[in-house]
Formats: sequence, structure tokens, C-alpha cells
Amino acid sequence: MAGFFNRFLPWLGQDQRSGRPETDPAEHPAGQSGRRRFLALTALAPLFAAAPVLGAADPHAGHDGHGNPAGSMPGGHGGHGGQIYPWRNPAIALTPPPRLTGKGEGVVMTPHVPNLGYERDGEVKVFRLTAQPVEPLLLNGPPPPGSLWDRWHKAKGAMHGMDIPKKVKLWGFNGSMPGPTIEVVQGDTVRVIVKNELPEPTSIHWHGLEVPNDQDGVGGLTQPPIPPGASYTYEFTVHQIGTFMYHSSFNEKKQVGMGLGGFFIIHPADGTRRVDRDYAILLQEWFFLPGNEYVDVTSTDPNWFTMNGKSAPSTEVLTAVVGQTVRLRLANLSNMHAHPIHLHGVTWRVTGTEGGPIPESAQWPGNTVNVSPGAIRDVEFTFTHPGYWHMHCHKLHHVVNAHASVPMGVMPMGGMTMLFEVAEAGPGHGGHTPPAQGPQAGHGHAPQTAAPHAGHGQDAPAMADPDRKQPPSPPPGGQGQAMPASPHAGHNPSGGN
Ligand SMILES: [Cu+2]
Repeated sequence: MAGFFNRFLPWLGQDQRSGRPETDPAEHPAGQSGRRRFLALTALAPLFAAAPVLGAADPHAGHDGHGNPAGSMPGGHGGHGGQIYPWRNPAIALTPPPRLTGKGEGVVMTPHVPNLGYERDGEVKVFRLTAQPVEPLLLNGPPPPGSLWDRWHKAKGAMHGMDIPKKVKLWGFNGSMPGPTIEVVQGDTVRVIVKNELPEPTSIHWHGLEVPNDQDGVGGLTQPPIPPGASYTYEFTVHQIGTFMYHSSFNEKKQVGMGLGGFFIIHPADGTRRVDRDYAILLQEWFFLPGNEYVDVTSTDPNWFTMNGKSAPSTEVLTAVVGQTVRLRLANLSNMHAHPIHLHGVTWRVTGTEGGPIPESAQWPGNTVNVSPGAIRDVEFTFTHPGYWHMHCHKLHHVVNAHASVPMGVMPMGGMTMLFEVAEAGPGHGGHTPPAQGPQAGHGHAPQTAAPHAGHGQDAPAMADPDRKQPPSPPPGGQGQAMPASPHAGHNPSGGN
């Protein structure tokens, strides 16, 4: 056993096991001088995460002289009792998203989040992730006048003026929080080059993947942490199928709590498990003190809840047609809470977990599925009726936004709420075509051919939603490994859309 560790884990510092004094830092790949000091630092780091919340508006104030220069490691600060890392180190330039961000060729739609294309190096698919500070909008502001959300809130008499834009300072990948969605095919050899533009070390873990130990990404345990300003390369072959995640596994209470995660999806090599509409939704929770843009990762009582980084009413309206097969891949990267996600109007089958597909004989029916932290649930269903179908976390604290505390009035929807707009399968639809929409939809409010409620009551809102962009076409099925053109081409990779 000792031979194993000596061979693979030299940075752990053999001295910690043998009782010998610490060895020369120069012997260690990351310049780390010992595991004991290193672990002490990581244990303290979450405490410092709250400092910007409580401190002055400038996160760097008072930290002069303690900035972590690019390439240095916390262990190198001899005698320093700990390191306070700001949200961003101004000495580390933030680079634009790698050029294949938003240019993936996958079939899974991750609303608000770009996918990630790859380059080929022989048979290896090479992806690039840059971990960096980001400033996303969890809430864009009030829903556009006349939009579905606006009409809903007005119709229910919800108090207005609650939808204040929520711009926050988090950490993400390639300019996006959550990070871009990676899609590969079973059997692929995958190389991911991770660049660290954060102010502190990091490492990336492939959540659920059966990779060799030295690719597992637990910073300080299975690899040297990636210092600020440095890059690190992971490479492994995937043999599993299903929905997985990648996320930071260094100082993770803080780093995952600040947004460092994304989807890693593996399609079967034989082209099976295709559906007409395949959506991935990452569940996250946050605590912000009033008016604050820095998340307090020490809180166990979150007050903001997001799906793919957005709170309602800024969540995208999902679309489907009656008869289409729809899959939701629900993954929970929250620090604390499980999220029982519920969808109106359907009975779904739970078809997958974070461990991959569930055999058909063991799938179970439902309409609410509890997704605990670290867990993933795939559900598959078909809408029976057209219309607007409400999807939300059924912890109802999680479907309002923090400033929507209006107990004597009607609260606007917020948090983990999404809507499905489902069209009737009419002539020419055949159940396998998305609703009639396009750039022209909503101009003039002409009746849409796919209007689900035409003739059903005079208050039925028009189908057209003028603020929504054109949805992607559903992927054709049964094409084996070949993936159709990206449904995300043209999505804003900044995550701020
Ligand atoms: Cu919830």
C-alpha cells in the first residue's frame, strides 16, 4: 500500500505518514510544504468566505499584502495562519471563454447555459474549462411586459416591484455559472484542460465517473491543487452512460457554494435513450444578505434558489408538443438542501440516477422527485394535454425570491420555478415538431397554430411570448454516435442571458 502512495501521491508528503520532518517544498509538484499545514488552511477557508459579505464593498480592502500571486500556493506562506482570498485577484487576468464555448454538438438543452465543443487530438476529445470569477444575474429584473410571466403575475394580482435585478459575484467556468455542459459518448477518451483564474487553488472532480484515482480531482488528495494562474490536464476514458456532473473538489463548501459546477453527460454508444426534448437543469441555492452581491457560503439557510443559474421569473420557458418524449435531467449541486421537483399534468417515470440508467423493471412512476445534494434524477414523460404546465420545487420556500416577503399579499413566483409551454400535436406536427415559433412569433399577437387553449375561455393568453428566443429544434433520433447540429449555437456564453 505504501508503494502505491509513494508512486501516485508524492505531494501528500511522505513525512506525514512516516513521522519524518517535512521535506523540501521543491520536491513537491505544487510547491506545497506539507499536508498538515495545507489541510489546516482548507479547514479555515470556509470561514473566510463570509468575510466579503461582512466587510466593505471592496472585497480587496484590508487584504493588501495578502493577495495570492499567480502561481503561488498557500503552503508557501510560511508562518501565515491562513489566507483570505478575495472574489477576484486583479493580478490574474480574466480571459474570454475558450472559443468552443457554446459550440458543442450535443443534443441536450441546458437553458441559460452554453454547451462546450471540443477539439480532436487523434481519438481524444479535448475540452477547455476556465475557472474564473463571474458576475451573473440570478434575476434579470421584472419580466418583459406582455410576456407569459408578466401576464401570470398580473392575472394573479401578485405584488409588483419585487423583481429587482440580482447581480452577484460568483465563480464559474468559461464566463458561465453553472459551467458549460459537456456531452460525450460512451467509450470516448476525454481530455479536459482546466485553467485556474480564481484567486485560490482549485481542482475539478468528475462526479460519479469511474476514473482512475489520479484523475478524480480531489485537490491535495489525488492531485496537487491547481494554483491560481496555472492549468491542469485531466484525461480518462468513459465507459458509463447517463447524467453526471463536474464540480470543484478543493475547498468545496466555498467553491461549489460559489458556483463551480456543471453537467457532464455521457450518451450510449449504440445511440439508444434518445428523446425528442432532452433538458438538463442544475439546482443550486444561495444565501445573500440584503443588498449584498457576495454569497455567504457559511449559511445553512439559503434564501435564493436557481435552476441553471436563474430564478423565476427569469427562467426560460421550456417547450414541447403533446406526444413528444421529454427527459429532464435534474442535478442538485446545493450545499444543504434536497429539492423535490414537481411537474404538473404528467406522470413520469424516474429513469436514471447519478449512477446512470435505471433498468425498466425498476423505474417508478411519479410527478415529484426528491433530488438530494450530489444526486441526479432523470425523469421521462409525455404531455397528454397542451397548455402552460408549472414545474417547481415543492419546498415552497424555494419558489419565492428573498425580497418577495409579502405575507399579506400575493407573492410573485420566484426561485426554482419553470414553465412548460406545450402545444397540441396538430396537422404537420405529428407529435415530433416543436411549437410553431420563430423570430416573428409575438409580432402582432396573431393566433398561433399551436395555441393550446384556443377557444377555451376569453382570458386565455396568446401563445406567443415576445421576449423569448427561438427554441432549438428537437434532435432527430436513431443516428448512432453522430450528433446533430448544436441546439445551443448562438447562445450567449456569458451566462447572463
Ligand atoms: Cu427546493
